Amino acid sequence: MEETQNKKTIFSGIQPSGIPTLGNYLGALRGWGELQNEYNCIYSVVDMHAITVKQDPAQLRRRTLELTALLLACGVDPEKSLLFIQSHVPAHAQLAWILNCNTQFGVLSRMTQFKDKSATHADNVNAGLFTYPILMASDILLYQADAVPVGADQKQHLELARDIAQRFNGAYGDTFTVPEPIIPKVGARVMSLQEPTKKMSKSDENINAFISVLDRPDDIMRKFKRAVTDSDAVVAYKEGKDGIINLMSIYNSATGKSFEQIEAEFKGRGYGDFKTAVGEAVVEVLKPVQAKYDDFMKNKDYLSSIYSESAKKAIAISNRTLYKVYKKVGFVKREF
Ligand code: ATP
Ligand code: LTN
Repeated sequence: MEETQNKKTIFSGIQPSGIPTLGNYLGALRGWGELQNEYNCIYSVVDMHAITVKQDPAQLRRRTLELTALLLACGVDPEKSLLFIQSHVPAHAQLAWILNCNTQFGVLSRMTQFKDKSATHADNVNAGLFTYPILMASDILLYQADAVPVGADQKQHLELARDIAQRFNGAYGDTFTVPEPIIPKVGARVMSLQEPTKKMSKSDENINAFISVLDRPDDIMRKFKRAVTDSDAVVAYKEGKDGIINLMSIYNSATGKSFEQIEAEFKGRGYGDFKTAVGEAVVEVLKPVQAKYDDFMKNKDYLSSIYSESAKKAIAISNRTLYKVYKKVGFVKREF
């Protein structure tokens, strides 16, 4: 990473809990490449977050590597940014412990992701699922990040990270930069194709509910054709038309056409034509990502050199903040 003094720092993470969806791509990943010229960017595949729900170990290992390759395919440039695996950098867990001891139980119990995930994974409501947002705050605060690009679903966690930083600074003196969210105007919350009031999620059991960024064109077209809409057959941005609004938002993100332009383009035409157009636009958006992904996956040594070199740099940066925190809370300096 060519760190320059006057550039601000960005941190963001993504869980290796499955192949990213079109929602992850439009809400977050597409922006990761675009931000690299303006900011010092630090990106992480957050495997420690992923184990807050049950994971098959072999599958987690494979998905972590696949996701790293996919992020490169989405435009993360290792010449400009760091891209590392969270568990390779010990300070994340170390800072998380200290922040655990400085965050109140009541605050964590208000997190909507915890409420949702403890309902969908009722057989495994573990302590890590509850303290997940503290690990996320540690990720961000260790790098003194000025801004964090995320989808709208992570806004509450980011507010908590800001709150943790401010309280810590208040109690112990200036320690952390308070991060700002960067949430895209369109695509920030792509909804499920089957239940358009629910967000599109890569861990959905119904594969027709999401588009994976690695789905082949035939599957993409089929999933859009089956997308749930309504019975009035007019392509219009109107309250209650959640399915159509979702498809219009996706088409807007994929083509740059405004909602007025989309309404005009499909005036007097049925949903069938519209769904085909959305599918084709998404196929085009994902084509270059898929082509590059195949190349990166063929080159495992290159992949490992990127995440290893990035982790070494991340260890150096994160330890600076960690030791500052150790000192502030009263830990004796290690002399060896
Ligand atoms: P899971 O389904 O396993 O909980 P997820 O897809 O919700 O995973 P992450 O992999 O951690 O969550 O998300 C990575 C990024 O994608 C985050 O910035 C998140 O805000 C964004 N994101 C997730 N879902 C959507 C969505 N439906 N629309 C837009 N952005 C999204
Ligand atoms: N919780 C995030 C993933 C994540 C993250 C982060 C995002 C973990 N650590 C730090 C931004 C910054 C999610 O999207 N589910």
